[in-house]
Amino acid sequence: MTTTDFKYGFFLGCVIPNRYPMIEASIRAVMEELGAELVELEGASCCPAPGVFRAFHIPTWMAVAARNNCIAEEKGVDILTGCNGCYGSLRDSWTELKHDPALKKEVNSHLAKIGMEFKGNREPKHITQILYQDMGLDYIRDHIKHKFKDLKVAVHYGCHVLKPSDMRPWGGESEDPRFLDELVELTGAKSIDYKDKFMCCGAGGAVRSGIKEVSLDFTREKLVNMRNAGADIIVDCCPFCHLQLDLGQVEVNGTFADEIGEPFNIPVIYLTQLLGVSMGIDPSRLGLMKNHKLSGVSPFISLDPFLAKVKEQLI
Ligand code: 9S8
Ligand code: 9S8
Ligand code: COM
Repeated sequence: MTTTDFKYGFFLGCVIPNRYPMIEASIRAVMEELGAELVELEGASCCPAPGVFRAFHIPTWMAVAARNNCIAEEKGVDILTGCNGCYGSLRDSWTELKHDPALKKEVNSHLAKIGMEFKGNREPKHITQILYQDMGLDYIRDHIKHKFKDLKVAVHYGCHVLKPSDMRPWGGESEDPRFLDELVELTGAKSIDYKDKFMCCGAGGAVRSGIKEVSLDFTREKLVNMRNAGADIIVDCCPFCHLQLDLGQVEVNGTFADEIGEPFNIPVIYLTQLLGVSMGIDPSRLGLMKNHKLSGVSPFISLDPFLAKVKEQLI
């Protein structure tokens, strides 16, 4: 594959632009470094979130997701999404419509009212799928300029990037995946094992908005397991997990103060922020912000311990 083949429609979703624009910055910077072209998908809406909209009304969810896929079809590009939930909606609807002609006909009767037609000829891809399968570890390794000497990472896959496994591109690996660990280890960091690594962060499926304390209890358990394994940082590949592990960490420190002992203080880093610093991209272009005193503004857990390691080990 030549680099000119790396052309994707960038599907932003809601959480990246609204809560973590630094994730968008890091995806754009790393994709540019890797020679990929990102096309804007003007008019794209919420995917719509699988754990919310699909749970209420499947036909509406399906039609809206199909419309988003159509925008990429019209531009002639596969989709890049940096969000597991968006991947879930775009890819599940795409797979179901491709395999069910009657359903496709019905959805297309709705889309015809706005002059669109779903064909299914453009694939929705998660950023890890693009990095690991389209580009591959060797291609990315050629762009790594500096390696960490001592950085222990607890990777968090989240749910929708892996499941349902028959609608994902990982083959048997969906049950015991290594792709995120291997991408992280390109930077010299060590991906550590920890208990219940594939457990949900607690946020998805509308649990965060529905029953906050239950969702935070999941997060508490994950954070305990990560801390017990000696994690310096958390690396994820989903902005909603990112929100739950970052803002949720502050919330866990409050809600479960009596149970957790020392408050948690583990920097949460998105995959392309980690790859980016290792590629020699300026941390400010990757949205790696220094500690700030603003309330209600991400990141909620200070990234300073991570930035100190970048300075000590990479520069
Ligand atoms: S869009 Fe609207 S809410 Fe969200 S970020 Fe991802 S899942 Fe799709
Ligand atoms: S884990 Fe379970 S459902 Fe989900 S992908 Fe992102 S948010 Fe966290
Ligand atoms: C999780 C998305 S990334 S949702 O809450 O399950 O819709």
